[in-house]
Amino acid sequence: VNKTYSPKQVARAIGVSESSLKRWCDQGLIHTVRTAGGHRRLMLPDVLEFIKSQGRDLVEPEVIGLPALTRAGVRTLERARQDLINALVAGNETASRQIVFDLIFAEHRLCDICDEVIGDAFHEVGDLWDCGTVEVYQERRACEIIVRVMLELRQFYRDPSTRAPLAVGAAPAGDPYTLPTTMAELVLRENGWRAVSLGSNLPFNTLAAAVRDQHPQLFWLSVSSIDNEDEFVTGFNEFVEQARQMGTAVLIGGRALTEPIRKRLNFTSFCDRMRNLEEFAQTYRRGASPSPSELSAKDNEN
Ligand code: B12
Repeated sequence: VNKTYSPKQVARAIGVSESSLKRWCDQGLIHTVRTAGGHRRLMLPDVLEFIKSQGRDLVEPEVIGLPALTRAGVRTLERARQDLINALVAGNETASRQIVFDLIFAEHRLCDICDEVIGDAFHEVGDLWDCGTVEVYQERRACEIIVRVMLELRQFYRDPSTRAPLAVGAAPAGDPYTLPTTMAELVLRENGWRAVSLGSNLPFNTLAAAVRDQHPQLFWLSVSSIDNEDEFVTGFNEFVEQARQMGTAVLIGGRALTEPIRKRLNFTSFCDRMRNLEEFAQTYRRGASPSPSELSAKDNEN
């Protein structure tokens, strides 16, 4: 459930008087809920929508639980990626959070932040590790930091209604990578889905149980690492068969899914970037899914 804030807190956060803020609430400019006692309360996604639509700034974001802004000016995605690499390697969680939140406030799409800033920063961290410049602990710490930051980003999006389409996803057995499935969850949530990531390293039989129990409209599988290709292909195709019987579409993505492997898999759709997932999330409706070729803009280059 989204946390709520008082008009006084929100007024301070955006640097206006409490009376102005209450007036805007009453004029319906900002969505407001009332407590049992009749007090106005505001939810963060509504506050953010108001700020965007009215072109306001956050003066003291800390008051509503957001990180202090860096005042670094508007960052380009390119600049942010470089800053994020430095912050992550240094283990600077505060700076990492600020960089990501600044981009959200600058109204960059979450999917682009995932693809072009966070994802690409980790590709670079991997290269630095590969050439011995970065220690394993620094790489691991960077993952821990970014997962925490991504979980914090959840507060920006309204809790999806129980009528919103349900999507469940995971990474398969032998795949320890947590970032991509966490990203997929967030991107789907931003696009109004009830998305739940089950985590990584999960065998197909338990994924099938999740589909049976939850009846999601969509299941995403993020595949970054495959132990045994033949076993993976067999397990996956059996899983898809079971999912289809439940009316669940299966979408796949991840850098391990090279074209030769994809040819052996009976998936519904393939997306190679979070940007494609967003397009899918916006167009897909039960019975009217776009064809895989519309989504796989290009092969994964990692
Ligand atoms: C962190 C990390 C780890 C961590 C992960 C921890 C965690 N909690 O996730 C751990 C410690 C597990 C790990 C282990 C290993 N790693 Co590692 N790791 C990385 C690193 C630095 C980052 C991975 C990551 O999260 N990237 C960020 C994600 C978001 O990027 P992405 O996977 O490309 O995803 C994007 C797209 O593919 C797409 N996408 C992905 N999934 C999905 C799903 C859907 C539905 C959609 C729509 C899109 C989508 O969207 C994403 C955003 O654009 C990478 C470097 C790299 N190039 O990524 C190395 C890297 C992948 N690892 C590597 C290696 C060698 C290993 C080990 C073998 C090391 C070892 N000796 O033990 C093991 C192997 C483990 C295994 N079973 O595979 C090599 C792989 C080399 C190769 N060619 O195979 C890399 C490339 C590092 C390097 N430069 O050498 N690693």
